Amino acid sequence: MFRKSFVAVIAATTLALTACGGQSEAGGEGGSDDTITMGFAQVGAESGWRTANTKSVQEAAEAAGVDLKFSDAQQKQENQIKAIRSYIQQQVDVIAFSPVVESGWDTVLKEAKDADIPVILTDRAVDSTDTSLYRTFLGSDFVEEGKKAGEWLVEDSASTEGPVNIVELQGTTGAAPAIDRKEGFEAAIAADPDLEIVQSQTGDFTRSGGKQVMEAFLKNTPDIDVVYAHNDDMGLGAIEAIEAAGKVPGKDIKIITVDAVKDGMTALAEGKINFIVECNPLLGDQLMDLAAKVVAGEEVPARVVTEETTFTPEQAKEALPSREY
Ligand code: GYE
Repeated sequence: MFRKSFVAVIAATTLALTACGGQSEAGGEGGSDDTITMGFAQVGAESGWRTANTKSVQEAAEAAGVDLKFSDAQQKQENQIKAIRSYIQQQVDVIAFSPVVESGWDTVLKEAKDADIPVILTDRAVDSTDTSLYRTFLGSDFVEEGKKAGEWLVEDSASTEGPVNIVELQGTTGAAPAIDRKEGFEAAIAADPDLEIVQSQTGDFTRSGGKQVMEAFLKNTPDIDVVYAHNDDMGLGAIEAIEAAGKVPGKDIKIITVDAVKDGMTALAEGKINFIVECNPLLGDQLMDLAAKVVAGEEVPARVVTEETTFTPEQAKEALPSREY
């Protein structure tokens, strides 16, 4: 896929900017000429990560003096398309969105392009081959996140003999983080033939989804050794299901998740989760910085990758007191 071949550019700094340089002839009603108006089509409110991401975008817009028009698509692509069309109609200066799924965006993105409204992808990517349909993509490298999760498991299982049965709780079907976290994880665990994904299903990135799917796995799959959940929330749901089945999460069944939000980190510090790969939701300042540049007609990198780390239980204990989200 084209986007995976981009050279990663790390945005080292974020600027707290006051609105400047915006060519806002078309600006939102009520905004002065140099105020940037941004239409932001959010995925939903499915997880702790998403809540932190929304807060970051709203706070950064406020700090940058950006007039933010915000919509929540409740994890439905058609709602996001509607929101984008309404932003086009309102002639906002820039549209930013986090596509719920990868496919099916070309038509609406073409409409934005024809209206001369630049689009910034944030958090999740689209699979459009026409990269002129958006100006930049700001977010994590999800394949890398999956790899980090798999590499930890390969190392953790090195001393054990025999098969390791993994069940996977996938994110939203068709979403970039679900596709890529699966791909990265599978690539990493291929290093050890004892490691096998015996069940894999979507829990839609929600706690209730993770719990429900895990309950089914526990009923129909003997000898589960490991849960790999594409986000903390599904891992937390799985913990509830495991405890209800009389097993000890983190011991009888090991758990690996992605995100590192506070609730996930707390479960990690308590030993109920064994390893978390971080995914940073605090994209707001970088997004406002990119938006100001795009609106001012400046060049921006085609891809901006966020920097991330991983956490063991010990590291979670250390990080928790200062964790913002
Ligand atoms: O990991 C998950 C959320 O797109 C990176 O979406 C995001 C993912 C995040 O619902 O918790």
